[in-house]
Amino acid sequence: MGKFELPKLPYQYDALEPYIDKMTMEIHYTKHHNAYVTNLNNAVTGTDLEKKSLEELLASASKVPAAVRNNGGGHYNHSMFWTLMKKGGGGTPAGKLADAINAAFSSFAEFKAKFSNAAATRFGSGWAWLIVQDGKLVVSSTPNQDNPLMDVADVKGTPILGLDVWEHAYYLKYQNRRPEYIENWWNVINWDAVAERFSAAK
Ligand code: MN3
Repeated sequence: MGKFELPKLPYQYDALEPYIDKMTMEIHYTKHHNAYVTNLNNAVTGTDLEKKSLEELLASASKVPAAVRNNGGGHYNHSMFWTLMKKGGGGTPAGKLADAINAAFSSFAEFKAKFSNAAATRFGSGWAWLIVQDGKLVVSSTPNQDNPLMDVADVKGTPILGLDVWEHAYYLKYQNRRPEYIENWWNVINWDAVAERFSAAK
C-alpha cells in the first residue's frame, strides 16, 4: 500500500460494450492503471515527493523523476478517463458547455472533427484533450502519459475531456483501426461529467 490508490471503476467491465469490449476494460483497469498506481507509489514512498499532491507532482513534471512523471500522469489520466464514460452515454452536451463548444469551434460537429483528428494524428502513444485555457476551450494532445496540467506540456490548461489512444486502449477489439475506436468512443461519453469538470474549471 502507498499514498495513491486505484479508484473504484464506476461501472462493470462490460458496461461500455459494444464500443469498448469487456476484456479491454478489465485489462486496462486491473493491469495498466493498477501498475501506474503501484509504480507511482514505489517512486515517491520514502522521498520528499510523498508529501505532494498528484496535481503538485504533475505541475512540476520537469523536475521530478521520469517514473513520477510517467506513472503520476498515468494515474491521473486514467482516473479521469473512467469517469468521462458511461453506459448509454454519447449524444451531445447541453447548457453552458454546449454554448462554450459552439463559441470556440463554431459547432459540435467542428469540435468533434477537431478532437478526433487530434486523437488520430497523435503519433505513437498518448492522449487527446479538451481543455479550459484562460476561460476558453482548446483541443490539444500529449505524448505518453503527459497531460495539460504538466509544466512540460506544449499546450497547458485544465483538462475536462480526454481520450486514451495508447494501443492498449483499443487493440484487442480494433487492432490497428484507431479511427474506428475514436469514432465509436463518442457513443460512451458522459457529457454530464464533462460539464461538471467544465463548471469547476472556470
Ligand atoms: Mn491507458
